[in-house]
Amino acid sequence: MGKMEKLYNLARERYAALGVDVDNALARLAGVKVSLHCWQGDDVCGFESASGLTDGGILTTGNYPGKARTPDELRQDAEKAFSLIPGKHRFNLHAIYLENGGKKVDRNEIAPSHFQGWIDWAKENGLGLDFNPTYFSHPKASDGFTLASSNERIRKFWVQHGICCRQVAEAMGKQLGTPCVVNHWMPDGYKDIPVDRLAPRRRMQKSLDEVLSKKINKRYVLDAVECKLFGIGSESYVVGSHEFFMGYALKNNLVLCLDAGHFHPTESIADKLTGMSLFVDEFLLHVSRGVRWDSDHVVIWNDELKAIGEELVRNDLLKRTHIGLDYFDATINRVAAWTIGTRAMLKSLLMAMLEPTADLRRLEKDGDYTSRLALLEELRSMPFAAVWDYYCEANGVPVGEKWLTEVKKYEANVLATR
Ligand code: RNT
Ligand code: ZN
Repeated sequence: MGKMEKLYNLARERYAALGVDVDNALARLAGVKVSLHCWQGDDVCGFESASGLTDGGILTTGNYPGKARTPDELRQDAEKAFSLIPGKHRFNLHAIYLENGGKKVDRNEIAPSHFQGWIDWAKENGLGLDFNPTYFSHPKASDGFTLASSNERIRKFWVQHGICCRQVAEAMGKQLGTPCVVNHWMPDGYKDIPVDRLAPRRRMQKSLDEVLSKKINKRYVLDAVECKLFGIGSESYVVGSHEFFMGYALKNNLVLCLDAGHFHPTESIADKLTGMSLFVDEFLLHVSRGVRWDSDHVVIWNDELKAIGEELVRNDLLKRTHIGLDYFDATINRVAAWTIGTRAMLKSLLMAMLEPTADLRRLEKDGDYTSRLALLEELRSMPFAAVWDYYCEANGVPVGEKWLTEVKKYEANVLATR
């Protein structure tokens, strides 16, 4: 028996003593798919033209060398990241990652053919695809308004973009045999205090109704909407606020997207899940890490992430939650950024799956909060790493920090030549 397996068996005994079935937890974890966001691979630039991320209230900082400049490079980088992450997952594209064959294709002209290369790649790699209209980084978004624009021509342009994107998603869902989650996020809002908070919201509602008017089978497309508290240049007012999108999602039976960085800094999306789970069928998560603001730092296994994993697992919400990542850090190796965030997400879920939840609930019900707190603390230092390492090895991906060696090699051989 190898060292790894010995450690695993010891860990398994420790957990079994608490009534936790480790094999069962690993089988459960294997069924979880995380959607890796393409935009960490190139700092949200896309392949539409030479210009990078512009208007839209989001910002990437850093100039770490080696970012993907073409769809092929991005695919190559993503494959590298996938080879370092245990399990089979998904890839999440934005409309600006189209393949336009060198011809200008405006956002209102996007068609499934521009994403056939991605679909073929996903098929070859056994990945599902998710999709996002890009309602930002465009001259027609330069005044901060898209779907809620008071300029009818501009509003219509963005409605058409949304419609095109759902068609792309339908092709993805059909060809890949797994529904494509289409997430609608738009930056619309005002820097300074508005007088009319209602009219832009009415326009947004109307536009979304138009974008979503075509019924598409949920086997192919699942539409999600993402709220936000503020952005750069929309500090005082965001049209698509939490209340707006929660209401809109409930009324229209849409997937509700919760981005970890889109609320007040002390608010955690973990606590929002159960409340909403009584009213909303499905969630999309944008797992992110805000540092003092919605800064989109690389996700790490901190208490907030731990809590998200716990809420999903304890309340059996995994089957109605699509887990997506959303961060973009250009100060570190981008393949490493994907790997760190996705592995952290999986660890948070595994940790929750290794919890004796029924016992903890019993203590809570009995009012024994002392034991509840004591046990929760002890659980943190259980031999989790032995289980995680074993899972990585069983899945044929590097154990522990060994993945970093792979990234360093890839950096020297591939990224450094760009
Ligand atoms: C922006 C939103 C949105 C974007 C991506 C690129 O604040 O979080 O989800 O990050 O669509
Ligand atoms: Zn997001």
